[in-house]
Amino acid sequence: MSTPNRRILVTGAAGEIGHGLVSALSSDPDVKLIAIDLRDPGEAVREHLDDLHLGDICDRGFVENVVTMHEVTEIVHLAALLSTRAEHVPEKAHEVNVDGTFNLLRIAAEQALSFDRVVKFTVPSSIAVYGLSPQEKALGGKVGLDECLRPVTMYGANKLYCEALGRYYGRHYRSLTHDGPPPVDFRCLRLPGVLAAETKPTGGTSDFVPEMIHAAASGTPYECFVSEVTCIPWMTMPECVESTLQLLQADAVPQCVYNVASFSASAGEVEAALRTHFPDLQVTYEPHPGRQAMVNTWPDDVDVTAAIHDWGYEPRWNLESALSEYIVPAVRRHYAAH
Ligand code: AKB
Repeated sequence: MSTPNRRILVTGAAGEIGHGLVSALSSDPDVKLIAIDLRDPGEAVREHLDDLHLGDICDRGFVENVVTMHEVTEIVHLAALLSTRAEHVPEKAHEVNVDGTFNLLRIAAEQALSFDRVVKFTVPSSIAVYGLSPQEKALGGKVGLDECLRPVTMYGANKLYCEALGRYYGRHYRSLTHDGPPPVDFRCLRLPGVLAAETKPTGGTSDFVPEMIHAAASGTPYECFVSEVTCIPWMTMPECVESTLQLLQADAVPQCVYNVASFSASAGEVEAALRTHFPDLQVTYEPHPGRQAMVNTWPDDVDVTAAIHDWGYEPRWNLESALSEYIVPAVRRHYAAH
């Protein structure tokens, strides 16, 4: 049997995005899928993998071994500690989010140089890289890629630095001594809050809407940890997986980092739209001062025109169609089966 041309390493395969991405990538016969995670991702992910290695992305020897053993050609780096979790353990978050990413980028570059072949490296970033002042937040509207980059969270600071680190490896690597193309083809999607019907998020600060959706479908009252008017951009998990695959597969792209998002909505707007599907929904608002302060620095909406123009990103749904065409049927199926 011939070796597939694309040998893709996915880190954090057990996480929310990992579930969807691994299953989508596994349908391509030209892809060998290798995963790294700290914990067993479970049968639903494992069944799509060609190989699974349990271990820590910060362990250089371990990652090097996996990358060279499989002659990895692409890395999709999903492992991270999200914003709320990171505020509880900021030093650990820095270790995982920054040192882990640096470790992988460095190994990707070494792998590229020894095989004389560029390694593709794709990683999600986040709207947490933004840090809007109250006045900027009050203005509303779409925020551009390079505006208001003053993150107030450890997670946001980590992600913003990793965008810069990736740009270095992807565009400016050893600029004084290295001839030829940079070793890493770095691509990064700045994600909004992501809404999945099949999995429940943990550790994020955008979790208030996914938690509300899961509470609605399971008939549980929901106490929302931000105010009713709190508004950020969103996309659904299928759109997140599709856009990651699209960016991964696009020919050369002019930018390293792209904003993506489908619609923006406040907690109260989601509650009202959800109520049309789940009339018994009970939501109360008890803003948590710290988490509210974090979300207040994230934009209401982001400018996604570069992604549309450069590699054909297409926001597919608005709040109402996302609910009726994906979230509500899928979350109902999920709770009927569990
Ligand atoms: C989080 O809430 O930390 C994440 C994010 C917005 O990146 N979902």
